[in-house]
Amino acid sequence: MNHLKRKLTMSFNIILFVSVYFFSITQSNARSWRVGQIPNGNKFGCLNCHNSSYGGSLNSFGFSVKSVVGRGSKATFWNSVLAAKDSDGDGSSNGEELGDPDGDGKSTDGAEITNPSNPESKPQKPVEPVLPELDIKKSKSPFSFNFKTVKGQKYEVQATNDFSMWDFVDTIEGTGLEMIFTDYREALFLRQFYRLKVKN
Ligand SMILES: [Ca+2]
Ligand SMILES: [Ca+2]
Repeated sequence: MNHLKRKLTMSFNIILFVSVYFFSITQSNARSWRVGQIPNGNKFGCLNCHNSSYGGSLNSFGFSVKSVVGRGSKATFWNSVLAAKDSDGDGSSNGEELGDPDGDGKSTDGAEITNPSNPESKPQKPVEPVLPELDIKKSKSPFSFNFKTVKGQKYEVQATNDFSMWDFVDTIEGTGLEMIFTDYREALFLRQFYRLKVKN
């Protein structure tokens, strides 16, 4: 009887070991391919998205990632929308923290990499905002200009005739493509100067 009991216990231990072994393979595979898709993701590994280095519950950046990935999907998920968000609310966007401010998948050389889910961890150096370049066509009426946008980023068009006061003209939401602004207002002044403000 005792012999049979010992045998059963041994079999149970083997089954338990095999289950734990397979579970850990599944977990580590899941971690490695998700981390590999985040710019400079290896610096914080699983702690980019989880509260523990072993995985488990999601942190603030993990929930942002979850909102753009399909369950079990291996498709690329890093993009300009995820980069523009500030998941941990520390004032630095996820892209700024991970060294890819515009979310195009190309990291900035020498960027300081901080944790996008930890408000205590943020770049100490001032980060240059991504400023759009205005492409102005000459002798065009009504006046218009083109500019490259970051998807989800809002831009405010302002105008002045004397540089003492800037008037709000329009708000444009970026699509990730080049966009055009046209001023359809009645021309009241001989000259108008325009500027584009990147809104936070
Ligand atoms: Ca942040
Ligand atoms: Ca942070």
